[in-house]
Amino acid sequence: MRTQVVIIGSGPSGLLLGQLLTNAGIDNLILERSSKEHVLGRIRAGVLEEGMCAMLEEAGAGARMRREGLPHEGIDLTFDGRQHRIDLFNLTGGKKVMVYGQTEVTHDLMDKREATGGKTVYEAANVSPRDFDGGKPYVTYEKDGVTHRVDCDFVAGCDGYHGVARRSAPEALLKTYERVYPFGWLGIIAEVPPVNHELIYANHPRGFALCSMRSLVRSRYYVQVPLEERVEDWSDERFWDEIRRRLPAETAEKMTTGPSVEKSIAPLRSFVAEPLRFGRLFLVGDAGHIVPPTGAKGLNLAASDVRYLFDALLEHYRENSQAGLDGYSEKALRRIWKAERFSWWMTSLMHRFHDSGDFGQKIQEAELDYLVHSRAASTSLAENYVGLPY
Ligand code: RFL
Ligand code: PHB
Repeated sequence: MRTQVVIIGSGPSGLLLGQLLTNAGIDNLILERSSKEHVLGRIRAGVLEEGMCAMLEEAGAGARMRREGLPHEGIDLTFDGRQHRIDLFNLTGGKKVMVYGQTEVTHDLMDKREATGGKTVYEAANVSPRDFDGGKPYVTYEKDGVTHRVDCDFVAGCDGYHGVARRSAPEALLKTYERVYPFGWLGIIAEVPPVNHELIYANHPRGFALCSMRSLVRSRYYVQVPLEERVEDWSDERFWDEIRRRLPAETAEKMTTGPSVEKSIAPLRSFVAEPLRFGRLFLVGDAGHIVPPTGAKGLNLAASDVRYLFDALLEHYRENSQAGLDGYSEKALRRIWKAERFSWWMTSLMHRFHDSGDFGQKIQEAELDYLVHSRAASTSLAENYVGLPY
């Protein structure tokens, strides 16, 4: 079989790229290792930048997000027993973020793909991009015990951090940068109203906590835990007790608790692979980079990668030009590194680092104090949080 672009991975990056290509009349095939149900069962990001919302609309998959998503004009930081609001809207000249779950984004994009006749092979095993350093790449995969070959012009590696695309790149050409944090986030979802109408990022001596949401009746909460912690040791009751202790008393009192419908621990990592292009193979989204979730940037970075790659592919097919493809890696990495910096900084600011000593602790407190009392510092947080321009 032959197609123009093979996309490995049916997460948000693969689906968004696929839809923009389909809408532009560029033939593409998505090869996904897992089942559709498994992909839709993952609970991840919750905050979309305006740029990503615009791309969902451009893809024709933004209607439900506009109807059901919750636009937020600010976030709250708590420390030292007090709550401080960062007014994103006023500090950025009118920008907001949209609270709308990644699961819903994925759902909407899958529905759109089905409605427009896009092809996806789920449960494709041993997907393997080949000969992408020459002019005639192809991808092989197995399905129900049969090996298939798809010839193509380009391969987009949208297969996440554990995918095959980055691992297929020649080792000698790939440089990686990494920081692994000595803690993770224990997260739950519960069918209870959120404690606050905006997100709360809490720095507390017992560790970081985040109060987020998926809707007005569905809350998403996280607490910083040591990496060795096991989810089985966290009853719902223990979780609720812990998160309430990390919030100012009057906020904790307002919190509605209830049974969790999901509970898991995610490790925190910063990671960048360079470059993001190897001949006719391109890395997109988590396949090329990971940020710790404190800045809510992972999914949004996947969207900006898709923007650059889609524009480059369109330029190639419409104008027979290589310029966009040649510039993809450098252009994407410039935005990626800024989001890496912001995510690392938010993580350093809001978490407790047990090895930073008393000096490190005092510096963190001074930085928080400066941040909420300086318009310049608050503006810097706000402009990064709503998303830097594409
Ligand atoms: P994904 O979502 O990992 O999708 C990759 C897809 O590729 C498939 N795959 C393969 N398919 C074929 N062959 C193979 N060999 C394959 N290997 C893998 C996988 O099954 C999967 O379907 O990557 P993508 O599309 O690049 O999307 C990235 C985002 O998922 C990620 O950046 C965000 O979830 C990060 N993130 C957040 N980002 C935000 O922008 N805002 C947030 O508020 C936010 N919160 C979060 C987050 C990530 C979290 N975790 C669990 C890591 C909160 C958490 C807790
Ligand atoms: C989430 O709702 O899952 C979420 C929100 C903000 C973050 C990270 C995760 O910074």
